[in-house]
Amino acid sequence: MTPWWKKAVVYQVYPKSFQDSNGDGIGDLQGITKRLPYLEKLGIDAIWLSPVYQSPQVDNGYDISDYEAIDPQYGTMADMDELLKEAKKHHIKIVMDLVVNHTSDQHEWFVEARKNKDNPYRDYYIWRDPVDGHEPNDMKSAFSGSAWKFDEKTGQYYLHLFAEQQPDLNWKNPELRQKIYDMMNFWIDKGIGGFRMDVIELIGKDPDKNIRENGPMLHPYLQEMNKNTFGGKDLMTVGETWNATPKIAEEYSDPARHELSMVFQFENQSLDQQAGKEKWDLKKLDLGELKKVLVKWQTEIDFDHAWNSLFWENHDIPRVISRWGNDKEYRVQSAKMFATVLHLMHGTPYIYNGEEIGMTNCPVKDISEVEDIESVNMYNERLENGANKDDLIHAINVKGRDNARTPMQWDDSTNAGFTDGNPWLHVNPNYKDINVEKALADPDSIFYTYQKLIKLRHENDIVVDGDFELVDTSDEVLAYYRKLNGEKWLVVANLSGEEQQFSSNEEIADVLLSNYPERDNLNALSLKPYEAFAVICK
Ligand code: TEU
Ligand code: CA
Repeated sequence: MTPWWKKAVVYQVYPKSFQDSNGDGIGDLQGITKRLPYLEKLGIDAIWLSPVYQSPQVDNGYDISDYEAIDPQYGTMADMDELLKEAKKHHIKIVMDLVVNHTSDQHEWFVEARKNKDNPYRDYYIWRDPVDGHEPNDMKSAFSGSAWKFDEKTGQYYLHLFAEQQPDLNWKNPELRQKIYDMMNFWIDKGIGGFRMDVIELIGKDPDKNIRENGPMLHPYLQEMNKNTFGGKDLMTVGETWNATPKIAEEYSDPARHELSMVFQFENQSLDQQAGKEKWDLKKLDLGELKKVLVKWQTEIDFDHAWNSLFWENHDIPRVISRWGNDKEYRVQSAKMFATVLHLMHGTPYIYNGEEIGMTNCPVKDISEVEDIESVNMYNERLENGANKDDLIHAINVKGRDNARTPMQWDDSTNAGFTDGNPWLHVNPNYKDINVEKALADPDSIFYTYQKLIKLRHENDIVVDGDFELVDTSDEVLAYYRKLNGEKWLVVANLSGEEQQFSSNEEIADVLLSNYPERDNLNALSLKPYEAFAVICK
Protein backbone atom coordinates (compact mmCIF):
# COMPACT_ATOMS: atom_id res chain seq x y z
CA MET A 1 0.00 0.00 0.00
CA THR A 2 1.32 3.41 -0.95
CA PRO A 3 1.45 5.59 2.18
CA TRP A 4 -0.73 8.71 1.96
CA TRP A 5 2.23 11.07 2.09
CA LYS A 6 3.60 9.79 -1.22
CA LYS A 7 0.50 11.16 -2.94
CA ALA A 8 0.17 14.24 -0.80
CA VAL A 9 0.90 17.90 -1.29
CA VAL A 10 1.88 19.71 1.90
CA TYR A 11 1.29 23.41 2.61
CA GLN A 12 3.51 25.21 5.10
CA VAL A 13 1.81 27.73 7.35
CA TYR A 14 4.01 30.26 9.11
CA PRO A 15 1.54 31.03 11.91
CA LYS A 16 2.85 34.44 12.84
CA SER A 17 2.22 35.73 9.32
CA PHE A 18 -0.82 33.79 8.15
CA GLN A 19 -3.99 35.30 9.61
CA ASP A 20 -4.58 37.40 12.69
CA SER A 21 -7.99 36.88 14.29
CA ASN A 22 -7.92 39.26 17.26
CA GLY A 23 -6.27 42.44 16.02
CA ASP A 24 -2.98 42.15 17.90
CA GLY A 25 -1.04 42.11 14.62
CA ILE A 26 0.12 38.52 15.05
CA GLY A 27 -1.26 35.55 13.15
CA ASP A 28 -2.84 32.89 15.34
CA LEU A 29 -4.50 29.46 15.46
CA GLN A 30 -8.05 30.75 15.13
CA GLY A 31 -6.90 32.62 12.04
CA ILE A 32 -5.61 29.38 10.51
CA THR A 33 -8.84 27.57 11.33
CA LYS A 34 -10.78 30.33 9.61
CA ARG A 35 -8.75 29.84 6.43
CA LEU A 36 -9.15 26.06 6.16
CA PRO A 37 -11.83 26.33 3.43
CA TYR A 38 -9.31 28.26 1.31
CA LEU A 39 -6.71 25.55 1.77
CA GLU A 40 -9.24 22.87 0.97
CA LYS A 41 -10.07 24.71 -2.22
CA LEU A 42 -6.39 24.74 -3.13
CA GLY A 43 -6.50 21.00 -2.57
CA ILE A 44 -3.64 20.34 -0.17
CA ASP A 45 -3.56 17.25 2.03
CA ALA A 46 -1.57 18.44 5.00
CA ILE A 47 -0.37 21.57 6.73
CA TRP A 48 3.17 21.77 8.06
CA LEU A 49 2.61 24.13 10.95
CA SER A 50 5.72 26.08 11.98
CA PRO A 51 6.08 26.15 15.80
CA VAL A 52 3.14 27.36 17.88
CA TYR A 53 4.49 26.13 21.22
CA GLN A 54 5.19 28.39 24.18
CA SER A 55 8.22 30.45 23.29
CA PRO A 56 9.97 33.72 24.09
CA GLN A 57 10.01 34.22 20.29
CA VAL A 58 13.68 35.01 19.94
CA ASP A 59 13.62 32.96 16.72
CA ASN A 60 9.86 33.10 16.01
CA GLY A 61 9.02 29.99 17.97
CA TYR A 62 12.06 27.86 17.07
CA ASP A 63 13.08 28.55 20.68
CA ILE A 64 10.60 26.51 22.69
CA SER A 65 10.10 26.94 26.43
CA ASP A 66 7.27 24.40 26.78
CA TYR A 67 6.61 21.71 24.18
CA GLU A 68 3.20 20.86 25.57
CA ALA A 69 1.77 24.36 25.77
CA ILE A 70 0.61 26.77 23.07
CA ASP A 71 2.15 30.21 23.02
CA PRO A 72 -0.46 32.71 24.22
CA GLN A 73 0.17 34.89 21.17
CA TYR A 74 -1.14 32.03 19.03
CA GLY A 75 -4.02 31.06 21.30
CA THR A 76 -4.71 28.19 23.66
CA MET A 77 -4.55 24.40 23.63
CA ALA A 78 -8.31 24.49 23.07
CA ASP A 79 -7.68 26.49 19.88
CA MET A 80 -5.14 23.88 18.83
CA ASP A 81 -7.61 21.05 19.44
CA GLU A 82 -10.19 22.99 17.48
CA LEU A 83 -7.78 23.42 14.56
CA LEU A 84 -7.07 19.67 14.55
CA LYS A 85 -10.77 18.90 14.63
CA GLU A 86 -11.74 21.38 11.92
CA ALA A 87 -8.79 20.46 9.70
CA LYS A 88 -9.99 16.88 9.73
CA LYS A 89 -13.38 18.01 8.44
CA HIS A 90 -11.57 19.65 5.53
CA HIS A 91 -9.49 16.49 4.92
CA ILE A 92 -6.30 18.20 6.03
CA LYS A 93 -3.74 16.68 8.37
CA ILE A 94 -1.63 18.79 10.69
CA VAL A 95 2.10 18.10 10.70
CA MET A 96 3.79 19.66 13.71
CA ASP A 97 7.23 21.23 13.73
CA LEU A 98 9.50 19.27 16.05
CA VAL A 99 12.37 21.39 17.34
CA VAL A 100 14.48 19.10 19.46
CA ASN A 101 18.04 20.00 18.61
CA HIS A 102 17.70 22.82 21.12
CA THR A 103 15.23 24.46 23.47
CA SER A 104 14.77 28.03 24.58
CA ASP A 105 17.00 29.16 27.44
CA GLN A 106 13.67 29.78 29.21
CA HIS A 107 12.71 26.11 29.10
CA GLU A 108 12.40 24.68 32.59
CA TRP A 109 15.15 22.15 31.79
CA PHE A 110 17.65 24.88 31.02
CA VAL A 111 16.53 27.14 33.85
CA GLU A 112 17.30 24.20 36.16
CA ALA A 113 20.42 23.08 34.33
CA ARG A 114 22.21 26.40 34.66
CA LYS A 115 21.62 26.60 38.45
CA ASN A 116 24.58 24.41 39.34
CA LYS A 117 26.78 21.63 38.02
CA ASP A 118 24.99 18.96 40.07
CA ASN A 119 21.52 19.85 38.96
CA PRO A 120 19.65 16.78 37.64
CA TYR A 121 19.01 18.61 34.36
CA ARG A 122 22.60 19.76 33.90
CA ASP A 123 23.42 16.93 31.51
CA TYR A 124 20.39 17.68 29.29
CA TYR A 125 22.60 20.35 27.72
CA ILE A 126 26.20 20.52 26.54
CA TRP A 127 28.62 22.12 28.98
CA ARG A 128 32.40 22.45 28.69
CA ASP A 129 35.13 24.01 30.79
CA PRO A 130 37.00 27.00 29.38
CA VAL A 131 40.26 26.23 27.59
CA ASP A 132 42.99 28.75 28.52
CA GLY A 133 40.24 31.05 29.69
CA HIS A 134 38.48 30.90 26.32
CA GLU A 135 35.83 29.01 24.37
CA PRO A 136 36.45 25.23 24.21
CA ASN A 137 36.89 25.45 20.43
CA ASP A 138 36.06 27.67 17.49
CA MET A 139 32.63 26.27 16.57
CA LYS A 140 30.42 29.00 15.13
CA SER A 141 26.73 29.70 15.62
CA ALA A 142 24.50 29.73 12.51
CA PHE A 143 23.42 33.16 13.74
CA SER A 144 26.95 34.67 13.89
CA GLY A 145 29.62 34.56 16.59
CA SER A 146 30.82 31.66 18.69
CA ALA A 147 28.58 28.65 19.34
CA TRP A 148 29.75 28.72 22.97
CA LYS A 149 28.33 31.00 25.62
CA PHE A 150 30.03 31.46 28.97
CA ASP A 151 27.71 31.03 31.93
CA GLU A 152 29.08 33.10 34.83
CA LYS A 153 27.26 31.26 37.58
CA THR A 154 28.88 27.87 37.05
CA GLY A 155 31.97 28.94 35.13
CA GLN A 156 31.34 26.73 32.11
CA TYR A 157 30.37 27.29 28.50
CA TYR A 158 27.21 25.84 26.94
CA LEU A 159 26.79 25.03 23.27
CA HIS A 160 24.28 26.88 21.06
CA LEU A 161 24.49 26.20 17.33
CA PHE A 162 21.82 28.90 16.84
CA ALA A 163 21.06 31.92 19.07
CA GLU A 164 22.52 32.00 22.56
CA GLN A 165 18.91 31.77 23.75
CA GLN A 166 18.71 28.37 21.98
CA PRO A 167 20.97 26.03 24.00
CA ASP A 168 21.64 22.68 22.29
CA LEU A 169 20.20 19.58 23.91
CA ASN A 170 22.53 16.73 24.80
CA TRP A 171 21.13 13.76 22.92
CA LYS A 172 23.70 11.48 24.57
CA ASN A 173 21.54 11.62 27.69
CA PRO A 174 19.00 8.72 27.57
CA GLU A 175 16.64 10.35 30.06
CA LEU A 176 16.41 13.46 27.85
CA ARG A 177 15.71 11.33 24.81
CA GLN A 178 12.89 9.56 26.63
CA LYS A 179 11.37 12.92 27.63
CA ILE A 180 11.36 13.95 23.99
CA TYR A 181 9.68 10.70 22.94
CA ASP A 182 7.04 11.18 25.64
CA MET A 183 6.39 14.68 24.34
CA MET A 184 6.10 13.39 20.77
CA ASN A 185 3.59 10.80 21.94
CA PHE A 186 1.59 13.54 23.64
CA TRP A 187 1.15 15.14 20.21
CA ILE A 188 0.63 11.87 18.38
CA ASP A 189 -2.21 11.07 20.80
CA LYS A 190 -3.86 14.33 19.81
CA GLY A 191 -4.22 13.02 16.29
CA ILE A 192 -1.59 14.96 14.38
CA GLY A 193 -0.44 13.89 10.90
CA GLY A 194 3.26 13.75 11.67
CA PHE A 195 6.37 15.82 12.28
CA ARG A 196 8.67 18.13 10.36
CA MET A 197 11.95 17.78 12.22
CA ASP A 198 13.96 20.95 12.60
CA VAL A 199 17.72 20.60 11.90
CA ILE A 200 17.44 16.94 12.81
CA GLU A 201 20.79 16.20 11.18
CA LEU A 202 22.49 17.92 14.13
CA ILE A 203 21.33 15.68 16.99
CA GLY A 204 24.22 13.23 16.61
CA LYS A 205 26.77 16.02 17.00
CA ASP A 206 30.15 15.60 18.69
CA PRO A 207 31.29 19.12 19.57
CA ASP A 208 34.66 17.95 20.90
CA LYS A 209 35.50 16.64 17.46
CA ASN A 210 33.88 19.61 15.72
CA ILE A 211 31.21 17.33 14.25
CA ARG A 212 27.87 19.07 13.74
CA GLU A 213 25.72 17.34 11.12
CA ASN A 214 25.66 13.64 10.27
CA GLY A 215 27.33 12.62 13.53
CA PRO A 216 27.92 8.97 14.36
CA MET A 217 24.84 8.60 16.57
CA LEU A 218 22.35 10.38 14.29
CA HIS A 219 20.80 7.31 12.70
CA PRO A 220 20.74 5.18 15.85
CA TYR A 221 18.88 8.00 17.61
CA LEU A 222 16.36 8.29 14.78
CA GLN A 223 15.76 4.56 14.82
CA GLU A 224 15.23 4.69 18.55
CA MET A 225 12.86 7.65 18.15
CA ASN A 226 10.92 5.85 15.43
CA LYS A 227 10.53 2.77 17.61
CA ASN A 228 9.39 4.76 20.63
CA THR A 229 7.01 7.13 18.89
CA PHE A 230 5.64 7.18 15.34
CA GLY A 231 6.96 3.82 14.11
CA GLY A 232 4.14 1.60 12.82
CA LYS A 233 1.70 4.52 12.79
CA ASP A 234 0.34 6.13 9.66
CA LEU A 235 2.26 9.37 10.14
CA MET A 236 4.49 11.44 7.90
CA THR A 237 7.93 12.54 9.03
CA VAL A 238 10.26 14.86 7.19
CA GLY A 239 13.71 15.79 8.39
CA GLU A 240 15.36 19.13 7.71
CA THR A 241 18.79 18.06 6.48
CA TRP A 242 20.93 20.77 4.89
CA ASN A 243 23.86 18.43 4.36
CA ALA A 244 22.18 15.37 2.90
CA THR A 245 23.52 13.73 -0.23
CA PRO A 246 21.27 11.33 -2.16
CA LYS A 247 22.97 8.48 -0.32
CA ILE A 248 22.38 10.08 3.07
CA ALA A 249 18.78 10.82 2.08
CA GLU A 250 18.34 7.10 1.43
CA GLU A 251 19.70 6.30 4.88
CA TYR A 252 17.03 8.49 6.42
CA SER A 253 14.15 7.36 4.25
CA ASP A 254 14.66 3.70 3.36
CA PRO A 255 11.56 2.11 4.95
CA ALA A 256 13.61 -0.93 5.90
CA ARG A 257 15.72 1.26 8.22
CA HIS A 258 12.71 2.61 10.16
CA GLU A 259 13.75 6.23 10.38
CA LEU A 260 11.85 8.98 8.50
CA SER A 261 9.45 9.22 5.57
CA MET A 262 11.63 11.71 3.69
CA VAL A 263 14.00 14.62 4.07
CA PHE A 264 14.30 18.18 2.85
CA GLN A 265 17.58 18.67 1.05
CA PHE A 266 18.95 22.11 0.23
CA GLU A 267 21.62 21.53 -2.37
CA ASN A 268 20.25 24.26 -4.64
CA GLN A 269 20.52 26.84 -1.85
CA SER A 270 24.27 27.27 -2.21
CA LEU A 271 24.18 27.80 -5.99
CA ASP A 272 23.90 31.57 -5.70
CA GLN A 273 26.56 32.05 -3.05
CA GLN A 274 30.33 32.23 -3.40
CA ALA A 275 32.11 28.93 -2.82
CA GLY A 276 33.25 28.38 0.76
CA LYS A 277 31.47 31.53 1.94
CA GLU A 278 28.09 32.32 3.45
CA LYS A 279 24.70 32.83 1.88
CA TRP A 280 25.17 36.59 2.13
CA ASP A 281 28.15 36.46 -0.23
CA LEU A 282 26.16 36.68 -3.41
CA LYS A 283 26.84 35.07 -6.75
CA LYS A 284 24.70 34.95 -9.88
CA LEU A 285 22.79 31.72 -10.38
CA ASP A 286 23.94 29.53 -13.25
CA LEU A 287 20.80 27.88 -14.67
CA GLY A 288 22.80 24.88 -15.82
CA GLU A 289 23.86 24.26 -12.22
CA LEU A 290 20.30 24.60 -10.96
CA LYS A 291 19.12 22.13 -13.55
CA LYS A 292 21.90 19.72 -12.65
CA VAL A 293 20.93 19.72 -8.97
CA LEU A 294 17.23 19.28 -9.73
CA VAL A 295 17.96 16.34 -11.99
CA LYS A 296 20.44 14.81 -9.57
CA TRP A 297 17.76 14.54 -6.89
CA GLN A 298 15.39 12.88 -9.36
CA THR A 299 17.85 10.34 -10.70
CA GLU A 300 20.29 9.54 -7.89
CA ILE A 301 17.65 8.46 -5.42
CA ASP A 302 16.20 4.99 -5.67
CA PHE A 303 12.53 5.80 -5.14
CA ASP A 304 11.74 2.17 -4.42
CA HIS A 305 13.87 2.38 -1.29
CA ALA A 306 13.76 6.07 -0.42
CA TRP A 307 11.64 9.17 -0.84
CA ASN A 308 12.28 12.81 -1.58
CA SER A 309 10.56 16.10 -0.91
CA LEU A 310 10.19 18.90 -3.45
CA PHE A 311 10.10 22.60 -2.60
CA TRP A 312 11.20 26.02 -3.75
CA GLU A 313 10.35 28.07 -0.67
CA ASN A 314 10.04 27.99 3.07
CA HIS A 315 10.25 30.49 5.93
CA ASP A 316 14.06 30.53 5.79
CA ILE A 317 14.58 31.19 2.11
CA PRO A 318 13.57 33.97 -0.27
CA ARG A 319 10.61 33.90 -2.64
CA VAL A 320 11.66 31.87 -5.67
CA ILE A 321 10.21 34.19 -8.33
CA SER A 322 12.19 37.11 -6.87
CA ARG A 323 15.32 35.06 -6.51
CA TRP A 324 15.50 32.98 -9.68
CA GLY A 325 12.53 34.08 -11.76
CA ASN A 326 11.31 37.55 -12.57
CA ASP A 327 8.88 39.09 -10.09
CA LYS A 328 8.19 42.10 -12.34
CA GLU A 329 7.56 41.60 -16.10
CA TYR A 330 7.14 37.84 -15.80
CA ARG A 331 5.85 37.36 -12.29
CA VAL A 332 2.90 35.20 -13.26
CA GLN A 333 4.69 33.25 -15.99
CA SER A 334 7.76 32.50 -13.88
CA ALA A 335 5.65 31.50 -10.87
CA LYS A 336 3.67 29.05 -13.00
CA MET A 337 6.88 27.75 -14.56
CA PHE A 338 8.48 26.98 -11.18
CA ALA A 339 5.26 25.35 -9.99
CA THR A 340 4.93 23.17 -13.09
CA VAL A 341 8.54 22.00 -13.09
CA LEU A 342 8.46 21.03 -9.43
CA HIS A 343 4.99 19.59 -8.99
CA LEU A 344 5.31 17.10 -11.82
CA MET A 345 8.53 15.67 -10.40
CA HIS A 346 8.94 12.52 -8.34
CA GLY A 347 8.53 13.17 -4.60
CA THR A 348 6.24 15.01 -2.20
CA PRO A 349 5.76 18.72 -3.03
CA TYR A 350 5.55 21.46 -0.42
CA ILE A 351 4.00 24.88 -0.96
CA TYR A 352 4.97 27.75 1.33
CA ASN A 353 2.13 30.12 2.26
CA GLY A 354 1.83 32.88 -0.33
CA GLU A 355 3.80 30.98 -2.98
CA GLU A 356 0.50 29.90 -4.54
CA ILE A 357 -0.43 33.52 -5.30
CA GLY A 358 3.07 34.57 -6.35
CA MET A 359 4.06 36.64 -3.33
CA THR A 360 7.43 38.34 -3.77
CA ASN A 361 10.43 39.36 -1.71
CA CYS A 362 10.00 42.58 0.25
CA PRO A 363 13.06 44.85 0.27
CA VAL A 364 13.87 47.17 3.18
CA LYS A 365 15.94 50.36 3.34
CA ASP A 366 17.30 50.14 6.84
CA ILE A 367 18.20 47.51 9.43
CA SER A 368 15.55 48.95 11.77
CA GLU A 369 12.92 47.36 9.50
CA VAL A 370 14.41 43.88 9.90
CA GLU A 371 13.01 41.42 12.46
CA ASP A 372 14.93 38.24 11.70
CA ILE A 373 17.67 37.40 14.20
CA GLU A 374 19.86 35.78 11.54
CA SER A 375 19.91 38.93 9.41
CA VAL A 376 20.29 41.31 12.34
CA ASN A 377 23.20 39.38 13.88
CA MET A 378 24.95 39.08 10.54
CA TYR A 379 24.52 42.80 9.90
CA ASN A 380 25.98 43.77 13.27
CA GLU A 381 28.90 41.37 13.02
CA ARG A 382 29.87 42.36 9.50
CA LEU A 383 29.39 46.08 10.14
CA GLU A 384 31.79 45.76 13.06
CA ASN A 385 34.25 44.03 10.75
CA GLY A 386 34.17 46.98 8.37
CA ALA A 387 31.57 45.94 5.78
CA ASN A 388 29.61 48.56 3.88
CA LYS A 389 26.11 49.21 5.18
CA ASP A 390 24.45 49.37 1.75
CA ASP A 391 26.06 46.09 0.70
CA LEU A 392 24.71 44.42 3.82
CA ILE A 393 21.18 45.72 3.29
CA HIS A 394 21.42 44.57 -0.31
CA ALA A 395 22.41 41.07 0.82
CA ILE A 396 19.51 41.04 3.29
CA ASN A 397 17.12 42.11 0.53
CA VAL A 398 18.30 39.26 -1.67
CA LYS A 399 18.63 36.47 0.91
CA GLY A 400 17.15 37.57 4.25
CA ARG A 401 14.52 35.41 5.89
CA ASP A 402 12.01 38.24 6.40
CA ASN A 403 11.40 38.24 2.63
CA ALA A 404 9.22 35.16 2.98
CA ARG A 405 7.79 36.11 6.34
CA THR A 406 5.78 39.22 5.46
CA PRO A 407 2.07 38.79 6.23
CA MET A 408 -0.10 36.73 3.92
CA GLN A 409 -1.87 38.92 1.39
CA TRP A 410 -5.56 38.04 1.52
CA ASP A 411 -7.22 41.04 -0.12
CA ASP A 412 -6.71 44.72 -0.96
CA SER A 413 -8.06 46.12 2.31
CA THR A 414 -5.79 47.68 4.94
CA ASN A 415 -2.89 45.39 5.85
CA ALA A 416 -3.94 43.00 3.10
CA GLY A 417 -6.68 41.55 5.28
CA PHE A 418 -4.05 40.02 7.54
CA THR A 419 -4.88 42.10 10.59
CA ASP A 420 -7.02 44.99 11.82
CA GLY A 421 -4.15 45.98 14.09
CA ASN A 422 -0.52 46.80 13.59
CA PRO A 423 1.20 43.91 11.77
CA TRP A 424 4.27 42.49 13.56
CA LEU A 425 6.20 42.73 10.27
CA HIS A 426 5.53 45.14 7.38
CA VAL A 427 3.03 44.02 4.75
CA ASN A 428 4.50 43.96 1.25
CA PRO A 429 3.28 47.19 -0.42
CA ASN A 430 2.32 45.21 -3.54
CA TYR A 431 -0.66 43.63 -1.73
CA LYS A 432 -3.23 45.60 -3.72
CA ASP A 433 -2.15 43.74 -6.85
CA ILE A 434 -1.09 40.46 -5.34
CA ASN A 435 -3.64 38.92 -3.02
CA VAL A 436 -5.82 35.85 -2.56
CA GLU A 437 -9.09 37.56 -3.38
CA LYS A 438 -7.75 38.70 -6.74
CA ALA A 439 -6.20 35.32 -7.46
CA LEU A 440 -9.44 33.50 -6.79
CA ALA A 441 -11.35 35.85 -9.09
CA ASP A 442 -8.98 35.29 -12.02
CA PRO A 443 -9.30 31.85 -13.65
CA ASP A 444 -5.85 32.38 -15.16
CA SER A 445 -4.10 33.09 -11.85
CA ILE A 446 -1.12 31.31 -10.33
CA PHE A 447 -3.47 29.89 -7.69
CA TYR A 448 -5.34 27.82 -10.26
CA THR A 449 -2.09 26.48 -11.70
CA TYR A 450 -1.24 25.13 -8.23
CA GLN A 451 -4.76 23.80 -7.82
CA LYS A 452 -4.49 22.04 -11.17
CA LEU A 453 -1.07 20.56 -10.38
CA ILE A 454 -2.32 19.20 -7.07
CA LYS A 455 -5.29 17.64 -8.81
CA LEU A 456 -3.07 16.07 -11.47
CA ARG A 457 -1.04 14.41 -8.72
CA HIS A 458 -4.10 13.16 -6.89
CA GLU A 459 -5.65 11.71 -10.00
CA ASN A 460 -2.66 10.28 -11.85
CA ASP A 461 -0.35 7.58 -10.56
CA ILE A 462 2.20 8.60 -13.16
CA VAL A 463 2.88 11.79 -11.18
CA VAL A 464 3.35 9.84 -7.97
CA ASP A 465 5.19 6.78 -9.25
CA GLY A 466 6.30 7.38 -12.83
CA ASP A 467 9.97 7.12 -13.74
CA PHE A 468 11.78 10.38 -14.37
CA GLU A 469 13.77 10.72 -17.54
CA LEU A 470 15.68 13.82 -18.59
CA VAL A 471 15.41 15.11 -22.16
CA ASP A 472 18.60 16.48 -23.62
CA THR A 473 18.31 20.28 -24.07
CA SER A 474 20.29 23.46 -23.48
CA ASP A 475 21.03 24.56 -19.89
CA GLU A 476 18.21 27.09 -19.95
CA VAL A 477 15.55 24.52 -20.75
CA LEU A 478 14.49 21.73 -18.42
CA ALA A 479 12.48 19.02 -20.12
CA TYR A 480 11.66 15.62 -18.70
CA TYR A 481 9.41 12.63 -19.16
CA ARG A 482 7.44 10.80 -16.54
CA LYS A 483 6.72 7.27 -17.62
CA LEU A 484 4.45 4.62 -16.17
CA ASN A 485 2.94 1.47 -17.69
CA GLY A 486 3.39 2.63 -21.26
CA GLU A 487 2.01 6.09 -20.54
CA LYS A 488 4.30 9.04 -21.18
CA TRP A 489 4.07 12.65 -20.02
CA LEU A 490 6.45 15.36 -21.16
CA VAL A 491 7.18 18.49 -19.14
CA VAL A 492 9.00 21.37 -20.85
CA ALA A 493 10.16 24.51 -19.09
CA ASN A 494 12.16 27.53 -20.12
CA LEU A 495 14.02 28.41 -16.91
CA SER A 496 15.16 31.72 -18.37
CA GLY A 497 13.72 35.12 -19.23
CA GLU A 498 14.86 34.86 -22.86
CA GLU A 499 13.39 32.86 -25.70
CA GLN A 500 14.93 29.38 -26.00
CA GLN A 501 14.82 26.71 -28.64
CA PHE A 502 13.21 23.33 -28.07
CA SER A 503 12.24 20.58 -30.41
CA SER A 504 10.88 17.08 -30.03
CA ASN A 505 9.51 14.37 -32.30
CA GLU A 506 6.82 13.50 -29.80
CA GLU A 507 3.24 14.09 -30.81
CA ILE A 508 0.83 15.68 -28.41
CA ALA A 509 -2.17 13.60 -27.35
CA ASP A 510 -3.35 16.15 -24.83
CA VAL A 511 -2.10 19.34 -23.21
CA LEU A 512 -2.29 19.10 -19.39
CA LEU A 513 -1.40 22.68 -18.62
CA SER A 514 0.50 25.60 -20.05
CA ASN A 515 1.39 29.14 -18.97
CA TYR A 516 1.14 30.56 -22.54
CA PRO A 517 -1.31 29.73 -25.32
CA GLU A 518 -1.32 25.97 -25.79
CA ARG A 519 1.09 24.38 -28.26
CA ASP A 520 -0.31 22.00 -30.85
CA ASN A 521 3.04 20.48 -31.80
CA LEU A 522 6.58 20.27 -30.43
CA ASN A 523 8.51 20.91 -33.58
CA ALA A 524 11.22 23.59 -33.56
CA LEU A 525 9.61 25.69 -30.85
CA SER A 526 10.88 29.03 -29.72
CA LEU A 527 9.90 28.92 -26.06
CA LYS A 528 8.68 32.21 -24.59
CA PRO A 529 10.31 33.62 -21.43
CA TYR A 530 9.57 31.18 -18.57
CA GLU A 531 7.22 29.20 -20.76
CA ALA A 532 6.26 25.86 -19.26
CA PHE A 533 3.81 23.20 -20.27
CA ALA A 534 3.05 19.55 -19.71
CA VAL A 535 1.60 17.24 -22.32
CA ILE A 536 0.56 13.63 -22.65
CA CYS A 537 2.46 12.06 -25.53
CA LYS A 538 0.78 9.92 -28.19
O1 TEU B 1 16.67 26.19 10.15
C1 TEU B 1 17.94 25.61 10.12
C2 TEU B 1 18.98 26.40 9.57
O2 TEU B 1 20.06 25.87 9.40
C3 TEU B 1 18.71 27.82 9.25
O3 TEU B 1 19.12 28.60 10.30
C4 TEU B 1 19.40 28.16 8.04
O4 TEU B 1 20.78 28.01 8.19
C5 TEU B 1 19.17 29.55 7.67
O5 TEU B 1 17.86 29.91 7.94
C6 TEU B 1 19.40 29.72 6.22
O6 TEU B 1 19.51 31.03 6.02
C7 TEU B 1 15.78 25.76 11.12
C8 TEU B 1 14.52 26.58 11.05
O7 TEU B 1 13.88 26.32 9.82
C9 TEU B 1 14.86 28.01 11.25
O8 TEU B 1 13.76 28.85 11.08
C10 TEU B 1 15.41 28.14 12.64
O9 TEU B 1 15.84 29.46 12.86
C11 TEU B 1 16.56 27.19 12.90
O10 TEU B 1 16.32 25.88 12.42
C12 TEU B 1 16.80 27.06 14.39
O11 TEU B 1 15.75 26.34 14.96
CA1 CA C 1 -3.51 37.42 16.85
